[in-house]
Amino acid sequence: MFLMKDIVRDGDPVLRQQAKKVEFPLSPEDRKLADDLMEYLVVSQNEELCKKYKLRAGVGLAAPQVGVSKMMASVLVPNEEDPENPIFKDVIINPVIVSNAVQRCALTEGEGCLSVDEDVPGYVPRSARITLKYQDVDGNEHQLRLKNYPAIVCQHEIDHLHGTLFYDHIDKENPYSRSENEIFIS
Ligand code: UDB
Ligand code: ZN
Repeated sequence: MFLMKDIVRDGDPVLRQQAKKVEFPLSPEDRKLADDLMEYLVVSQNEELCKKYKLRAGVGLAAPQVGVSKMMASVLVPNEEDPENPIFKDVIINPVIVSNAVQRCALTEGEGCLSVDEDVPGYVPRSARITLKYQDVDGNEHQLRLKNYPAIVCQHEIDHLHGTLFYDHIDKENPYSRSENEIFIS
């Protein structure tokens, strides 16, 4: 099981590398990695286990964040109304954003990252809606439209696969500047 000590922190070159495509069928190592990436999110979102293992509750974790430069990330967006049915739960492999809405969005609270220990204040402008294509652990192709929060999480994780960190998107001169067509999500 991954613990905070296994999560690579900002400054490690692996976080700035372009991750490699994953081949199917998954090797036993890749299958284990996929399972472990999702396990971290599940365990960290359990209040008791999160405390016990001293984790940060995560909604997404990309392979480069555990030192593996492969195009794979886990995403687990919980559903407050119905905890048994998450809004999005999957390991996304070789993900591609095939289309982006013109409309932009940002979290009012800004973003953080499991690999970044300091707070970096400012809005992180992203696409409000995306069409995401990816393969699951069985190699099945998925294509779906996501909006708002789940779309933000997937964009944050896919950025990791291309060596981008959330603060790269923050306007250095004016971190809280709002653009015309931007919607804010709290
Ligand atoms: C996170 N967690 O996991 F709605 F259970 C952030 C951290 C950096 C604060 C740990 C988060 O947003 N928690 C959260 C939100 C919920 C329900 C819940 C926990 N990430 C993932 C990350 O660093 N992946 O690489 C940062 C998010 C910022 C915007 C999208 C991802
Ligand atoms: Zn991150």
